[in-house]
Amino acid sequence: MVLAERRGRVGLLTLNRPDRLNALSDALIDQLGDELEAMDADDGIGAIVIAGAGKAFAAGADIGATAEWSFMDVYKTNYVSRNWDRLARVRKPVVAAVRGFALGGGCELAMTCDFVIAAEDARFGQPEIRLGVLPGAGGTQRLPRAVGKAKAMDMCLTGRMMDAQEAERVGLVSRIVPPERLLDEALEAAARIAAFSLPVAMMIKESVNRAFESGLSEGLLFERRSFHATFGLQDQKEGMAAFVAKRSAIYTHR
Ligand code: CO8
Repeated sequence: MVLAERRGRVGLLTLNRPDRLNALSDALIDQLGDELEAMDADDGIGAIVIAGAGKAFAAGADIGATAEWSFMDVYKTNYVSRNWDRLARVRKPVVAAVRGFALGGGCELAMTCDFVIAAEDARFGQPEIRLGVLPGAGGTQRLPRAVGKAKAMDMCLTGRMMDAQEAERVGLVSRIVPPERLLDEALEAAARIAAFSLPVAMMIKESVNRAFESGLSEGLLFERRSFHATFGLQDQKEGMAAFVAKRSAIYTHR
């Protein structure tokens, strides 16, 4: 269901249920969490890409599997929290490579990643209202943070889709590329990140995410202390020495 590969210092995870548009079953999310945690702990990996097999990124929760569940089924077993929360705890940078549909949980998964590179045919949406539910994996929280209240309300209340151009314009997506370039573009971006100092990349991720969790002065203090901490790294010595010597830096990730 999730294919895990290594491309140099990049970990590539492919959601692989193309006949179901990569619908996010519990088993798939469990496996995705396992693979992400393994890559997070792997010293040989500096960044991760999540992509979808076939023509979609992911069309959301597996509707067939969840249709008959009761309130007690989902409340008592803590549906979504039980296996989704750990996806957001990955500390290395994660890039989403989105082609085709990223709907419901698929859009939420893309937004849980650190940034989204989209193919020209990508379509984003939170269509849960059409099913008699609301987004349950962060859609009502991460979408307004990414695109503002007006667009988020529009998406969640009407269930309409956003195409790649609109998604880039409003800040949900960082870049758009032709579909045939998508995977290479995402892998190249991840490889570029993975060649930098890993602890610095992790601190940047932590610090940018802090912007969504704290006020400005707290966030600035968090950033400043992380910045100070980089002066304790071998990688800072190497990065600045390489600049002064007009050569490329070779980071040892420590
Ligand atoms: N779950 C299960 N099966 C799906 C899903 C899905 N979400 N989406 C598509 N499929 C299946 C279809 O049933 C179809 O199967 P079959 O070939 O057996 O008929 C196959 O995938 C191909 O799909 P379509 O034939 O429908 O393809 P189209 O190109 O005609 O349409 C659409 C594509 C528009 C994406 C359409 O499939 C669709 O509307 N899918 C449902 C999208 C949706 O509503 N997603 C939100 C789900 S709810 C949700 O995500 C809540 C999140 C809660 C937390 C996250 C937990 C995981």
